[in-house]
Amino acid sequence: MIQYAFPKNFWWGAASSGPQTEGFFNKAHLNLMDYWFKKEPEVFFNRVGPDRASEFFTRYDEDLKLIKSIGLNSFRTSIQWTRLIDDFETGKVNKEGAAFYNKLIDAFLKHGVLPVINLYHFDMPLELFQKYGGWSGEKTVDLFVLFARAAFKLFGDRVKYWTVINEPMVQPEAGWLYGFHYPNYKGKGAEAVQIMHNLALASAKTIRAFREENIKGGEIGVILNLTPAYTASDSDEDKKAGAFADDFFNNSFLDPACAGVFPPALVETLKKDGVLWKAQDGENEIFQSGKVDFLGVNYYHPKRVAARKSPLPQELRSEWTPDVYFEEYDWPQKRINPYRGWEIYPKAMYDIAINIKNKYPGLPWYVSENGMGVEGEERFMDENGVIQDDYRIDFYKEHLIYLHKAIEEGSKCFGFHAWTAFDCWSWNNAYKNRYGYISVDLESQKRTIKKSGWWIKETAKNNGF
Ligand code: BGP
Repeated sequence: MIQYAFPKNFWWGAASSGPQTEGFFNKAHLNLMDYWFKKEPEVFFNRVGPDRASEFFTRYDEDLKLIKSIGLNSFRTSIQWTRLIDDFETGKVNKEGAAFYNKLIDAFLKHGVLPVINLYHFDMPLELFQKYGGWSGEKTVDLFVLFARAAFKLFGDRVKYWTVINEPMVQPEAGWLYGFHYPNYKGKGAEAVQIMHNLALASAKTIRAFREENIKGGEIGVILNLTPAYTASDSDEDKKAGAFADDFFNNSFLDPACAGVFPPALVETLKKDGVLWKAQDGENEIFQSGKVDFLGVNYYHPKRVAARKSPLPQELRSEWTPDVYFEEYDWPQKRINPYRGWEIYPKAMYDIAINIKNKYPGLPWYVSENGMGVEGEERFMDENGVIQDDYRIDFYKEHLIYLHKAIEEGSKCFGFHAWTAFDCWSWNNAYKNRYGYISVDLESQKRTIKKSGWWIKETAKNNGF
């Protein structure tokens, strides 16, 4: 008996990215992660870098076959700027890079897996960082559009679903505010705000370029990591802190992408504090005409906040920081994934879905990532080498039940992509936490379907569970 049936043609799929599956292998240019690993390999778990990642560069054909074999009908990966482009200033294409992505896309079609192609997944070319400060510089925005155009022209005949940027918020957050991705700055709030603006603008400009390229049947969206802010109490102060956190971390990208405007309250606060971004002439029109066709939502964990009572941490005191308006709240009832340190809160899936429905009526969207990373999964391996990851099945079911409820109530969700299909490289955590439906033995690179892989196969076949 199917208790939770999903809409017709639902995407049952998974997501990954170029840097995390193909890695640095055979590329002519470094991105910031490649560079960071060369400079400081010790900051990566077990010193495992992005060099060959999960060998997707050479194994893509069998990997896509395997993806299809567990019932997935769609898969997202990203094109690496540093693989496709040879000259970032002119957008001149690298022949080998183009040949690889051509073969890859053909393999998607051969195996009957819908390609969802993303253009940026935390992979800033080192040269552009050194020359223009990466996303801090306006110039980078236009060079990104050149790259996107090259990709549309090369692959638009076969790729119909495009996404511009994965989790734009992670760039300012990780690199400029809290120091967990290169360049590891902390508390550089004003620059982070400019980066947020430039990423939103890059997205709008890319969407306009996409429209100009006239890709038959093509649709374009953006992938946002949403962390709804739940407050410690219903007091006015806490609610104000929650509204600010929501605007800063979620609506700052949601609103321009889906409605063509930045959240007015956020703009006002940043202006008052003297840290509002430098805008480009005529950009309102660019945002208005650069809205998405659909939205992808990565959901892993919520944000819990309260009004700030404690002093700012030392490292955030030198400049403006968004943290002046809130502090993290440690909810006593929280459930934690101890390996990743993220709270597990499935109900947020429902809240996100209903929020999208109410705020942007009629906007189609899908869950573009959701998943649970677990360390030391070999512990759960049975005598046949199959990882018995019941915890992952439970995790997915809990989130899907809430998603289902929101769909029943009219939220236009058209798919669910897990992170991820086969275990892949996870930035600083490298292969510490495994997320896949399919395990990867790092030594032999052997792939084995986990219990969750068999479960999703059944779920996709039944279009529900
Ligand atoms: C998302 C990213 C992915 C992926 C995932 C898991 O934020 O889009 O690239 O890595 O999180 O997180 P992590 O790898 O940090 O454990």
